[in-house]
Amino acid sequence: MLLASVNQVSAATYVPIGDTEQLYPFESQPTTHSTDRTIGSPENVYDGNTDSKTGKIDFTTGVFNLTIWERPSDYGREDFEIGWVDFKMRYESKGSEDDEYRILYYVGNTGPVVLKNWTSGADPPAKMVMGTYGLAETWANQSEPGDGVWTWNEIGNITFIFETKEVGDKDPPFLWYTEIYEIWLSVYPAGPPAIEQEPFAVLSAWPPIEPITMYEGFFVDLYVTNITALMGYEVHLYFDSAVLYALEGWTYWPNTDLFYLEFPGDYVGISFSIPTDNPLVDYGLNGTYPIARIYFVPLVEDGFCWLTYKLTKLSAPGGIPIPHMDFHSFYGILPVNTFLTGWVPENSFPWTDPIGTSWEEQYNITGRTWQLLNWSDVDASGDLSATDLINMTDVDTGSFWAFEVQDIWETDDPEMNVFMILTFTEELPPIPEFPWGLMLMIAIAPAIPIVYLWRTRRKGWVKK
Ligand SMILES: [Ca+2]
Ligand SMILES: [Ca+2]
Ligand SMILES: [Ca+2]
Repeated sequence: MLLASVNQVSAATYVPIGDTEQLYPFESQPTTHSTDRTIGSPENVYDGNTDSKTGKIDFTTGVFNLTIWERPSDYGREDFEIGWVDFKMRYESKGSEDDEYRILYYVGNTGPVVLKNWTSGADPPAKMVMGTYGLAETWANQSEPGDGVWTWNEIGNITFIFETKEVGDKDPPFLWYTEIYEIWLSVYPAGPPAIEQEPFAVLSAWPPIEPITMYEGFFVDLYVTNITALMGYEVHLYFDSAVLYALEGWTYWPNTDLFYLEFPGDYVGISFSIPTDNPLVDYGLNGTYPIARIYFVPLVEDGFCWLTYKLTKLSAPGGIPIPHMDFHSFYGILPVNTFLTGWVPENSFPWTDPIGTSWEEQYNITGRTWQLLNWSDVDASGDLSATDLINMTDVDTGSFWAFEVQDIWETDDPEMNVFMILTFTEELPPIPEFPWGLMLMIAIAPAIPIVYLWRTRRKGWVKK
């Protein structure tokens, strides 16, 4: 796909940084600065505008300090318990001949925590390019250097420092300089979803977003968790176009090379990779961090819709696919009778014979496991599809529920590739302590050996 249908012309986010209504993440900005040297328009790094920037910061030895950071109660909101803090900085640098810069922070007098060590030269990492779609560099899940646990007082007492140092003669300031557009924190009650079993890596849209006033913009950040050597990504995030309108997409450094960014109506297609002139293109980036941000506006009051991945390709250097699990998300209040489950794969999905398949719930109760025990092919399609009725048992409690399939789809990733959205219709009598009706008995007959084995095995485990 070579055509990038981009409806993004400005280099400022739809809503200024820190100005969305959403509770999570809270985006904290510094409110003041100090410096022992000359820096033009320093307040532009905390004006919320990702297009406004400082003057050209040359390599005069000195510091640029950003202090007194915001907290939710400054906006009449709750100062929630902090579980996760990402530092973000949108900046571009020409690099240097041999002069150096570094990026670090203190909390009160504790520190420093060095985010980017002294760097110099005309290539990355000293040279930094964000381009049209690069939102920021992220230093994800930064620890509080005192006791490792953040409080809002400590957030407030951060000193974030951009420090420059002349080496030998000062490098010519008209050739070598840095411009800083915006500095902020994304603060969450908890980090993005992680899994304990292989493939370990998770792609999520984190966190789910509570209802926002109609036409007020909000964003979701797409996170990778426990990823190894990510060099590029291609993602299609689907939503209900009657509930939301997708406005614009951003990518996080270092994936700043545009492959495509498209808004066809019911999904956002976004694909970026590390530029070939960045040495990271040969190694990729490890860890847990955001890769993209998408801004939406709600088209209705109190709407609900799923945010589901239907195509996700994460690539290591050389284009090697990275196995991962897709963890979906939603906007609005999750209805209590709605569920999203993912098939626990063994080989290829038995579309025409799904009885006996195991499923893991993502919503409402993350990690709850189900086994599909009965299937009625309502639309007579011959395979498991929307409008079909299924019965599933909760593997841990044995409760037995009837569902209608609202949506079922396959993603391209072979590691976890079939997902269903279900609505609860009724709770059925427990199995198999009570005799079943004759018709149900006939319908479920192919499943009986599976049920039997499962119960036997479970009881065996309990006894031992
Ligand atoms: Ca700015
Ligand atoms: Ca020099
Ligand atoms: Ca069907």
